[in-house]
Amino acid sequence: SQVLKNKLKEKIEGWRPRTARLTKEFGNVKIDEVTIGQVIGGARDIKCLVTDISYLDPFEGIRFRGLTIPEVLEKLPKVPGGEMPYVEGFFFFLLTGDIPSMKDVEEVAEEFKKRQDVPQYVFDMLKALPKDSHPMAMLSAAIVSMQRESIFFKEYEEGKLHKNDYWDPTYEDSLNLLAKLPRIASFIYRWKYKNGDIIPSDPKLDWGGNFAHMMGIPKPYDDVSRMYFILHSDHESGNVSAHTGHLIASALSDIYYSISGMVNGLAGPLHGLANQEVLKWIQEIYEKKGGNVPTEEEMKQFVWDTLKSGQVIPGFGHAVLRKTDPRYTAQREFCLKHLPDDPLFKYVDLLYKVVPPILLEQGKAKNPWPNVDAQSGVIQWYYGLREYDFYTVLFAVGRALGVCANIIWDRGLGYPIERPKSVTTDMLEEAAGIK
Ligand code: AMX
Repeated sequence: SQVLKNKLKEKIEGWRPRTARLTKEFGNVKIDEVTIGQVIGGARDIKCLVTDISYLDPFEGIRFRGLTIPEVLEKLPKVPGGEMPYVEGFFFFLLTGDIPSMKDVEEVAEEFKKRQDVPQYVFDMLKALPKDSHPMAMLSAAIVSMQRESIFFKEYEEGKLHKNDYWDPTYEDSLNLLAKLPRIASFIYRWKYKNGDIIPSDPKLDWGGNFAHMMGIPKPYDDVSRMYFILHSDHESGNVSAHTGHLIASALSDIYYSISGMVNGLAGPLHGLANQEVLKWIQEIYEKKGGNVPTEEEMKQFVWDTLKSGQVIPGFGHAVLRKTDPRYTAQREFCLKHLPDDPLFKYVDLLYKVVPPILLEQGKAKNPWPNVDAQSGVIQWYYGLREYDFYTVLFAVGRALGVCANIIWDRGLGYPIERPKSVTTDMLEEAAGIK
């Protein structure tokens, strides 16, 4: 079906004149200035990227194509019998900015189903890796191993691609890769942790539902998966995973190279790995307390002990956000509805109460509030996914949706290769007037 692709083509062609006009007529208009603090400090807050897929307001949190998380969850077509929207429909929405009809969703779901078969060599390669390889390394390797499937790469090499058409094979590559991710991720899980007892795909199911099925986890885990993938999909383009994907793609490397690189960035403890760190950290308290929920005083002591040992409190703080992450809130609401009495949820709830005042008192973190990762591991644990090394893989499967959407649009609007400029420490000292 060409419904999504035709609509996307129309949108990209309609958008191009805006981008072209801004560069041609207003290319010298200043929108920011850069300080020494920002240059040394990881380019924090410098406005130097453009994306229309999502926008992160420091106080409100993320909006996808202009909609808040509660609006997205409410407005998009739901899977019959479930509470959560189709991931397929959400991807349509990320790409086009339009809310799809149920028919549109069904067509995208059909596209994904047609493309879901994973080449055997991917499984063979994964099986050849040592079993104690980190699942993120396995995922990254699986994705890059499929680079030979890239349609963009082939067409580019044949020299028959016009610049205006770069987005088209990028779209094809994206759909081909995204369709396979639930299969690859669940294979890694079952191979690594369930004695290689692989559950075949069920062609009747939607993308999120099929993932839950292949993981071997019963309802309502299908809804947990859909929610999880949607919430983790995109957080504008400056975060490490999205930025890495965009940067690699800007060299016209194809989707397989780009998304594999995106996965590698997400694997760091300050970024996607934080959800695994949260669980590990909570488990430590849990074991110390023999499974009992600690008192507020005991929890405070535990938080201070962590800080005093020079570690960060995982799941709290954010480079851009300055309030509680709405992705945290959405998952908290899910917990309040489905697992209010779960002991780990009680821990998280208590942390929500005690951590922010402590981080404020310590006075270092610019944002004392919880981020998405403080809550997500607890839900996974509750539904039986207890191998927390795997949690970041779930994040990566979701994030691939947003990063693919961004890369397709990067190509559609002809964004150039990325190349920021460096300076030397001498130059900064000169600028500061101390040299
Ligand atoms: N616990 C303890 N200290 C923290 C902290 C936390 N949760 N968050 C920030 N700080 C400290 C920083 O380490 C830094 O200390 P330093 O001056 O001694 O180096 C200081 O506060 C200022 O940092 P910041 O400007 O507030 O944050 P940042 O933009 O540099 O980093 C982040 C943002 C997320 C890496 C940081 O808050 C952090 O390490 N949080 C814990 C890990 C985490 O939850 N990561 C997941 C983020 C969401 C995601 O990507 N999945």
